[in-house]
Amino acid sequence: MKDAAPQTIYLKDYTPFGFTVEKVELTFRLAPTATRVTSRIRFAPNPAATDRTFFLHGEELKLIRAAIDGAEVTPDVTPQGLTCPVPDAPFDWEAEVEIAPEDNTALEGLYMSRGMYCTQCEAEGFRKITYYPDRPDVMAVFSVRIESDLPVLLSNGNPGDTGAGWAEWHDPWPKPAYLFALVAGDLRAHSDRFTTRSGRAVDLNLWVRPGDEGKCAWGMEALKKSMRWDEDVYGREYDLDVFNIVAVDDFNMGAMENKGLNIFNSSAVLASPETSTDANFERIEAIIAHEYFHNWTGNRITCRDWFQLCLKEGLTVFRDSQFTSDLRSAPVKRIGDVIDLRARQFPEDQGPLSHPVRPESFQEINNFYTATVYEKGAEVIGMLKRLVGDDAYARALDLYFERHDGQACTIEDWLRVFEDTTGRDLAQFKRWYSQAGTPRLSVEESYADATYTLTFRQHTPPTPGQDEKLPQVLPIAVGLLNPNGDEVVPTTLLEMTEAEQSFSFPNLPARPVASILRGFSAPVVLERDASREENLFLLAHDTDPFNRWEASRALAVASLMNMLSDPARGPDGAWLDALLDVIRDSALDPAYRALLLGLPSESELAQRLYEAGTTPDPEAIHAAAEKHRQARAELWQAQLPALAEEARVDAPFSPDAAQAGKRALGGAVLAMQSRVDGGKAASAQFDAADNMTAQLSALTSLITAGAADDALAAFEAQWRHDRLVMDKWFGVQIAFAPPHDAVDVTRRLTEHPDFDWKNPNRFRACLGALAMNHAGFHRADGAAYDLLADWLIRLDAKNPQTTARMCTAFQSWKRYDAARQEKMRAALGRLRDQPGLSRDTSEMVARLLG
Ligand code: 0A1
Ligand code: ZN
Repeated sequence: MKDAAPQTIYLKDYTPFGFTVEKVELTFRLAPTATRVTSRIRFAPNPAATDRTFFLHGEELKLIRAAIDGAEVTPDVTPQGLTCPVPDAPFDWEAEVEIAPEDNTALEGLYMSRGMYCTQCEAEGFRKITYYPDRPDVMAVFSVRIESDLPVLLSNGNPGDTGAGWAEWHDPWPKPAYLFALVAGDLRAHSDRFTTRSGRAVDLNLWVRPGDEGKCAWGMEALKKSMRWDEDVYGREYDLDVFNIVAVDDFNMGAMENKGLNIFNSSAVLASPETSTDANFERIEAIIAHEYFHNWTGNRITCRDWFQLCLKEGLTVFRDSQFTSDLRSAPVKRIGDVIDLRARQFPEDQGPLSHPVRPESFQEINNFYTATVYEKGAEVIGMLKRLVGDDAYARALDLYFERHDGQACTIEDWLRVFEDTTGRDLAQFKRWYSQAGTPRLSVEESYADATYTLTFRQHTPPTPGQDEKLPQVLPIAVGLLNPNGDEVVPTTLLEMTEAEQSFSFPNLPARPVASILRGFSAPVVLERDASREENLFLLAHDTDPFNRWEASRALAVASLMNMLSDPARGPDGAWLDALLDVIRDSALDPAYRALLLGLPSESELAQRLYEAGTTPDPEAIHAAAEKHRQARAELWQAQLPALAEEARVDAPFSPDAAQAGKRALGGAVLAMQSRVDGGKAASAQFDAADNMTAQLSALTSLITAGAADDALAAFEAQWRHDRLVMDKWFGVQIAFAPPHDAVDVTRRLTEHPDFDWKNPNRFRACLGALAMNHAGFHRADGAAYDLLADWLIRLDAKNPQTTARMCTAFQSWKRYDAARQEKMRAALGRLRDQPGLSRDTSEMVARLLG
């Protein structure tokens, strides 16, 4: 599989393709090991291009015949594609190829998942289907004919004629090949209808395998909510007569926005109260929205080249987070997003895999579907909106849709609509797209002559290939509270552009307490030496819910750090008392209170220690966190029943934000209770549970209490038939295993007859969970590193994409002591030296090892 010499592609080398494509006609004769694909493509010389080399991408294809304007030709074929002399005028290209979807374990191109045909073409999978200029700036109108005995035959666009054993589809909207999709299978539809605001009736179908019909209602509701929201908030209407979604069990990612035919990992769309947690429901709602929103931000306006991936992904993540904030709680969503950013994007940006939001080179584009491109990309758009204001943002977006509909665009195009609507110069802001690394923002405060002054300094540490960093534009939202807790300066946006900059607030009769970086207004590490008293004050009084939570977080970190440096110490009692007051405040949203009960992850603590110049000891961190949890549970023992009572849901199950928030609070309380009652309450909840949120939170509480054997057996017996639920069963046993057991539990579970390692969900449920068990993964003898490397070696031969993504488990290896570093490097080295290693994994390992 390995290419002779991995090729690096550079943004600066971009040139347009020498030809435009006027139309594409594809015929598929489906068969598991010998599918025939015939393509008829109308090419014309591209007046915007100078290079007229006719190169079509094509990989793992058997070329049966090729013709130009009806005359057979014999192209020059290589493993990457073909070239051929062509006329200097418009011409018809025809080719027939043979492919074997059943042998396609990489799940890229046309493949089979449990008897069903499906495709995944982003980023460069279409070239495994037929010869084509497989690049996003080549947009064309596609017509598709599918021949198969399977009952349901789907492709992009609107349905055309059908007959026994065949169906035709026509997509009137020009699109790049990465948005092509085809599905064929014995599927059932959950159907509904949506009328757009201009009156277009759209048939909505959610296609699932027989037996899953009962898990469709939530996804369908989410789709209709998304369609309405995009009309209301962005003025974007749907543009076809049908919208199809298909659930597939074997899928490398979450879902894919193919035009009119979204394909979903079944875990990202199927839901029922009995089988799905509240978190699953919320995630599904967000992913449905995300893929739907791509119809405008991604499909109608796409990317010129893959370096511009954040153009569609950053914007679409931003849009889906706005959607979730509108439908649920904005502060809860924001805090969740920041927790996620710090857990996934910060480590990426602070380690060997750091890259700009718009990378400048890559070997394998699949390796750049990252938290930086997606989540930091969304943060950058949030900052832009904060800087220009909501009205200007709306006007800029209108101009973007108007000016660029039907085009393949760049970040320059995107920023220009903001410059043109606001008159602002965004040259410095653009550094957010080109400079990698997390800026560090330090702050000093002074107060004299009734004037309070904040002096900020920003600094971004070097990242691979970028030693020197320039100051970035930082929107810093600040509010000031007076000593009795009243807000004297409401949220004000400071715009920092220099390496060092001061901002003064005059006419303040008393020294205020500052609430800085409200709402996490810029994705930076804020280095602030706030005293314990100040943080306690902010926890009690801050009007900004994010910073109120952040103050408690700072106190949690400080408390845990103190416990680590002095193992005789217990948790900070003053903080726990203050926190309890907030937790018991019934006026506050239970979901928010549940977030306040969360502790920083062990991995985050390791990162903070590393940044403070201390080598983290994973076992000691785990011990401190456990001791903290135990002490808190004992200290609050008397209050737990009242809190549990407040979290009780009496109404029939609904996955709405209000009920979900109560269950989240209830779950956090149950976890504490299990530490003081040996799992009694959890056991009762497990037996009585009528929904997966309650059942799973009881199960995890029992696992941490070391009393889960019976519940695990019962859970398995109850859910053996349901793959998605069994993924949870596998995952929680490993993620919540005591660190010294995690490797053995993983080994045992990978020998379970239902451990299907070729299914990405199941593989991640086990090996991904091992990597998430911080102290278990970093076991001193390196056993977890070796186990993961063994599995990655095995998986790489079948599925390079999922293997490469899972290599990120090693991305923070530099944090740890020399012995662990050596063991992680050895595991990665073993992977690197594997004969025939994929391009995907080779690139990741090379970057990780630096
Ligand atoms: N564009 C999709 C994500 C996606 C990317 C690559 C895939 O296969 C390699 C699949 C899906 C999204 O943002 O949802
Ligand atoms: Zn996306």
